[in-house]
Amino acid sequence: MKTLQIAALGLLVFASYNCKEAKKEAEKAVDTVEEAAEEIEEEIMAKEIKFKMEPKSDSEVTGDVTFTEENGTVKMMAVLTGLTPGEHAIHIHDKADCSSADGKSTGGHWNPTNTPHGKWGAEEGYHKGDIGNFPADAEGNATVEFATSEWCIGCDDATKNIVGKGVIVHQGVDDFTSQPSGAAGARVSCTGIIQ
Ligand SMILES: [Cu+2]
Repeated sequence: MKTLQIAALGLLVFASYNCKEAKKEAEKAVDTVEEAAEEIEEEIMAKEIKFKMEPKSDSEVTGDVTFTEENGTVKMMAVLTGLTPGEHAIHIHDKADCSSADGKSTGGHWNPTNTPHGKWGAEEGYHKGDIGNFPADAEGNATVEFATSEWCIGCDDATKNIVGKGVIVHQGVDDFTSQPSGAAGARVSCTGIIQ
């Protein structure tokens, strides 16, 4: 009888030890999953994509353009060189295709809401790609900063998603009235927004 009791006790100790180990393992697994989820969440919270602008229409306009999405706002920063001093237009055009020498392979303005061309925020309407004009300094350098909650990077909303579109810098100024392009002249720099 005593032997049986000892055996039963031994079994109990063994079982509870195994149980503790299993619990530890389970806790470890939960921690790992939680850490991975946090990392994914951080990535979703702050997306950043960066592209090199290439010269078009025999210009020397190059630079980098960065899009960052955080808390529902997309910020664009373009750092450009090789411009002529003064005002230039910058838009998001419909296609990510910069293959043509004049940049026209990017198509017209990105306009997923089918509204008239105009100044960003205008009551009469504006394209989702109507970023506007910016000044280049006497050396032909410019930094363009823009932020909006009307864009997203790779979301499911086609009226917001900038991925698959193109960035175009123009030689001239957007007059915000000529339809559908603002009559901003030659396309002097281009990049596709490709993730
Ligand atoms: Cu344009």
